[in-house]
Amino acid sequence: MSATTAHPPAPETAPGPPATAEGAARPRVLSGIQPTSDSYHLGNYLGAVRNWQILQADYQPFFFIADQHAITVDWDPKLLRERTLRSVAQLLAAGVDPEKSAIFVQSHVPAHAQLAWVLNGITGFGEARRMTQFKDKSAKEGEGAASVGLFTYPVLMAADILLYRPHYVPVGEDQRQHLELTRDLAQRFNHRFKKTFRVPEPYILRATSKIYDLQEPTRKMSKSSSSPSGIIEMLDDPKVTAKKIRSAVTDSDGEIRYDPDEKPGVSNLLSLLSALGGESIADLEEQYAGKGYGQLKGDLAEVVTNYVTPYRDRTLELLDDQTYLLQVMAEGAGQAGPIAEATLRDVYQRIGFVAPGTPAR
Ligand code: ATP
Ligand code: LTN
Repeated sequence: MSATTAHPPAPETAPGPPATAEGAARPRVLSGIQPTSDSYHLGNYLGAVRNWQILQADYQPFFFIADQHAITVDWDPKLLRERTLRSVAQLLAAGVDPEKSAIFVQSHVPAHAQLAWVLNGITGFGEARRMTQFKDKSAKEGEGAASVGLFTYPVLMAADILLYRPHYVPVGEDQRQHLELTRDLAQRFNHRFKKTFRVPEPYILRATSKIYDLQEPTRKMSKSSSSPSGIIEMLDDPKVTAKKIRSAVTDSDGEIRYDPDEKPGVSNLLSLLSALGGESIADLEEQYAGKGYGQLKGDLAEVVTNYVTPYRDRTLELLDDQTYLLQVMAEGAGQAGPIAEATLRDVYQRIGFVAPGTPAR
């Protein structure tokens, strides 16, 4: 099976087909992903990247690598550089196509940081403090040790989005609160100054919005907090991945049934098999009636292996051609930059910044 065959079900906030007349501009989608690990994990892929690949057919897409978000927690410059390239290679390997999508790096478009500064001025301190991602990530080492960048992370994310006036933002469930803040900031700005921003809708597919850790199936699969055995890395050796799936935590009652509250481990395996294999959960429950967990895990391991093998091969191939990767990023920034700058100019004018001009003699 190729990485592009299985189609997810309709999204929870269904945009439907683009409601535009022939020849009119297609609605925009925009999303970003941080270059904070060597490989995306299956949660990143199913929760975000696969939907990007699918949406690009009918929408006008902007997808970027959020390197500025990646420096809100401790980082290593050499790794950040490598991971940014690996991220672009993985987007391409997942079928995000530079002919259809603008693929760029956040720091290549300075308007992101510039608009974030303006939005900082209309964001309440209490509002930012309520963000659960900040609470979770700063709790690790205590709030005093967290960077100011981590605190204002959601404001930069709002700037990323609002600059392009997208209709939809495809992300996983964990980003919903950040999108709510983005919508609030857009409405606040529009109300206080002049209608400038589109208020974007989240695009979150319920079936894949939260993939769980294989070892702790009540927690989301996460690059910063999952143990190596709980996370399926898309670029891992498929044999390692198959072994992790076979060791996934389940329960002792032996029944293959989708029940996330009572049977989180088995339910996560069923969700994965359904998302990658294309069969509904109800059909899978029927097929596996009376069968054991070993069979379910073996079948899932095979489906995942078939899925990740071409993805991995293609990523490694692309990483050997850095000139091409740099070219994709440059073309993407060339498409995104003028749109972002035009929005920023409107914003500066509306908030009262004097436009730089040639002084009259
Ligand atoms: P971290 O653990 O550092 O927060 P992460 O693993 O959550 O990282 P991100 O770079 O923050 O990864 O997320 C990239 C995209 O993947 C986002 O759209 C996010 O919502 C989605 N995503 C991340 N984890 C999952 C998951 N377990 N299930 C579904 N989607 C996910
Ligand atoms: N915070 C997001 C990454 C991100 C993003 C964005 C997603 C940064 N800017 C703009 C959508 C739109 C995350 O995945 N953790």
